[in-house]
Amino acid sequence: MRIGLIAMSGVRVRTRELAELGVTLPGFVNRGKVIASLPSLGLLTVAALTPPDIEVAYREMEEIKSEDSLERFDLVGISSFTAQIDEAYRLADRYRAAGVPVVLGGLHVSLLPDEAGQHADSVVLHGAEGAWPRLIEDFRRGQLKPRYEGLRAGVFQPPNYAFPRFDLLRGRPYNRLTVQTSRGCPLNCEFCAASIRITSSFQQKPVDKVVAELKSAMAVMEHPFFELADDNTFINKKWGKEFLRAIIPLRLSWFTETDISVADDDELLGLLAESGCRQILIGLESPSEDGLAHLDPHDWKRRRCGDYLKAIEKIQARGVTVNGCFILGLDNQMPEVFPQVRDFVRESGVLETQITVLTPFPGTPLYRRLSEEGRLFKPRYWDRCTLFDVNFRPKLMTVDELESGMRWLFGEIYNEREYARRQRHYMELVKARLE
Ligand code: B12
Repeated sequence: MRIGLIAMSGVRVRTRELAELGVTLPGFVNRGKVIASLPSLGLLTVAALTPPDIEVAYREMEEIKSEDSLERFDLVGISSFTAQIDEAYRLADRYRAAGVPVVLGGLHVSLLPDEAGQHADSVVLHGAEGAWPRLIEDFRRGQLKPRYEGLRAGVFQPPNYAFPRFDLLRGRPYNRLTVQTSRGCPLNCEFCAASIRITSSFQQKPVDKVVAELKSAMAVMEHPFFELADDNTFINKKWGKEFLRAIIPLRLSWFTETDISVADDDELLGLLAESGCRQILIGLESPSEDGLAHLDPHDWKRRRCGDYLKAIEKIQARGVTVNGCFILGLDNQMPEVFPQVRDFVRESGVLETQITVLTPFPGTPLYRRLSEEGRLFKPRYWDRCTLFDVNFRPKLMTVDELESGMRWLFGEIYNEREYARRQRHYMELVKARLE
């Protein structure tokens, strides 16, 4: 038996002006290019859960593009993010029309299983752990069920834990790989559409398992750059230090997403730098306290806003750059937010910054609230769930103000001069600490 697992990578933007701007702005484009080719860790995990007597082929959607020939498999599994779901459905429909059963899984499908069920023989909700092995057994018996519920807890514990099949990437042209150390995030922000939506609580992988995965990935590719596929890696500082100590000998270069509290712990910061962490991405979300109100149930981000500048300086002085992320269109933001973000980026000296628009992804509390408030343009706009396209009416500015403000800010931030300025600032900071 041969199973085809099909991933959809690449970045997507619908609004024409932004897409055009996107291909010309340095900094923005560069980041887009490097990350766009990450392989699907979700599918490497599904592959790992497949019994060893079954042959598994990992493919990118790009490789199956041809309209007239479809690579044949006995069963096809497709992964899903919201922005590409219509492409996933089209591919699923083509395979089913050719008589090949299709299973859909992943973030989007977990949140909208009824919709996905119209394009699949079977839909897997939440993690593949706890579902895929049962599904394969049923498939072998010719008794595939329309829906399987995977685990929302305990995914990193035996017997559920699956060691991703990095070996399937051998010979492929990736230079960056992902490894996951945790799922979920206790901050629980209203807009978050990441792994928190397929977990019941924060779950953390034991350090020895993460180290083994990193080593396995390194055996497949020479000097890969690692991006941790976490929502918030350093929630638990004790685990964080144990993890960092364990990876120092591996001499990695890596990147992750976390929150501002890493700056509270000098020992952690020292280990972070020593372990080869090149950059941490932090969801700052808004430059002032007012913009941050009610984002998370404990108002944690608002309470920490006053620490932003000092924390960024402390982290970057260690030689770990900060990618500061801002969301535009939050309920408490007025049009003044655009110059405020520009000024904050200048003042803080964050080497990189990611500017996105508030996006009500399906299945999030934000989606439900904006829907109740009648503020969604339309209930289904999945191909515009890109983090760059506006899909709702903001509260304290018009749609036009949001779109044009965002374009203006892109021009202000993503240009050679500003990037060079931020780079100079960063180098001076690091030098000053060393002197
Ligand atoms: C790595 C990554 C990427 C890679 C993806 C590579 C790939 N092909 O998978 C790249 C850089 C290409 C990428 C692109 C984009 N991304 Co991205 N990305 C991530 C990131 C950082 C990690 C995802 C990950 O690997 N998780 C780990 C794996 C193990 O989890 P998983 O995929 O959910 O898989 C598990 C289950 O879902 C399930 N499963 C998954 N697939 C399948 C399939 C089958 C058959 C089965 C049975 C089960 C199953 O089993 C797996 C194991 O339990 C997350 C943020 C985060 N911290 O999570 C954002 C995230 C997923 N991305 C996001 C977005 C918005 C995008 C873009 C739209 C950005 C853009 N403007 O272009 C594009 C869309 C790409 C596309 N083709 O549609 C959002 C998605 C929200 C959503 N609900 O869709 C996230 C959550 C970030 C955010 N800010 O909210 N991204």
